[in-house]
Amino acid sequence: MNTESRSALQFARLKNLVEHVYTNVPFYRERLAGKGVVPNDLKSLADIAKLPFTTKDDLRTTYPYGLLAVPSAEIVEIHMSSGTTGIPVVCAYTKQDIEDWSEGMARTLAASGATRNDIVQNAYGYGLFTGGLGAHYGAQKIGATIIPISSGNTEKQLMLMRDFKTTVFTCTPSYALYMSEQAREMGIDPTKLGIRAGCFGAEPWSENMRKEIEKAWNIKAFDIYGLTEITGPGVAFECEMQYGLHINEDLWYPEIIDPSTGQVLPDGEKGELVITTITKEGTPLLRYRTRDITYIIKETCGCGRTTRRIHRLFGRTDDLLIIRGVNVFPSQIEHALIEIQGVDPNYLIIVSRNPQTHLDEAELHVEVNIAAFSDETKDMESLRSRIESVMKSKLGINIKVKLVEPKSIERSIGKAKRVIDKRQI
Ligand code: DLL
Repeated sequence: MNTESRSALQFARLKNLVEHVYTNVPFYRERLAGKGVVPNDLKSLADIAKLPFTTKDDLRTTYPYGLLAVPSAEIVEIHMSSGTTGIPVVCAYTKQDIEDWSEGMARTLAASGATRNDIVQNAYGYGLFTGGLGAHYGAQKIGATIIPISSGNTEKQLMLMRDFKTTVFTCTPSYALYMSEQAREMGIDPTKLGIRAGCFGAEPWSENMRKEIEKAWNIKAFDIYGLTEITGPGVAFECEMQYGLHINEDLWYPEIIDPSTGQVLPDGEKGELVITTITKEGTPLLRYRTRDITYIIKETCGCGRTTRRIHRLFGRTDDLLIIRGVNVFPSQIEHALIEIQGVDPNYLIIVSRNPQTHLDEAELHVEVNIAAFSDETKDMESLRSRIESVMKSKLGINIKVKLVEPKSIERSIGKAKRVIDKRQI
């Protein structure tokens, strides 16, 4: 589609969306009223700048159903991911929303060369996380054979790759590297498995990591992007040029803003990615602030697709940590610690990447409070393991806990330093 027809389509969809949320979501009606905007005020695509932003905090305060824009009978599926305080961020889909998501992921897989002749092994986690089912729907839409193995169980992953002759696989980039190491330990040469491509995302990675993965597997490794709030994976994807991620902008309209002023920036300038879900029915979002930092690439792509591309992500404007593909906000740790007797919510989380396994490791230092501090190793050990199990159940990942003496974690006069991220990705 050329730019002109696409802009016309985007504008028509944007108008429908604003009408839809104005009529059906009290939260948005108030927000629009706060800006003095009614749906008829939209005269061109540029008028999107008149609309209010939506933030992660808005999703928290409206949890669980506050942003629903259709009767609940229309909702066919719900996904969620971690929010800042342990309240999950929710995405609810109608049948049509699942169709759009499948379309976005079908384009993503197709851009990596996948067709109905491929065997796609999907090692993203199935469940509330969007990675598993998103890739699943996309692979089904293109008619590929899908192996829905989900994440983990590395030996079985490798066995199935060999026995079923997997040609494309999907997982987080760190898991792709880990699997290649495990393969070698099991006496399997990953470069001889006949796999051609992999679609990797859900966590930050770099060009260097891409090179390592491509070499370890003898494949082409594609960067794919998405987030639960918007739909999951399939928002943007790399093509064979492997430079920049094409945004499915007929479904999810992108803007780049200056995160401190909220001003829209021209293409080519780096800032925060903001997305409006122009076709979403279930939980549509106006100008959602993703907190992801990137820029829109000005040049058209050599592959022939006309959709605009974002540069691979540079980082985030908040303190979200992605540990083994799981989203963790330091504030969630704080909230969990407050409920545990015997410790103070003074903590430090140290994240590193094991050079052998390429997997993330997290260690949490927690201050024991003076009253609970004991010379009995038994008492301290039971407190330590209690914190580990609370972290596992609240955050969904294994974190090694180390108890430290009262007042031993450095105090700060400004913003407390809670995170040491040693990963060099
Ligand atoms: O991670 C959706 C997804 C699944 C994307 C599978 C790609 C593949 P969330 O758990 O909500 O959703 O996390 C979204 O992860 O805002 C980014 O900060 C980060 N992220 C996702 N993809 C990439 C990527 C899924 N390719 C958050 N590069 C986003 C860097 C990424 N960061």
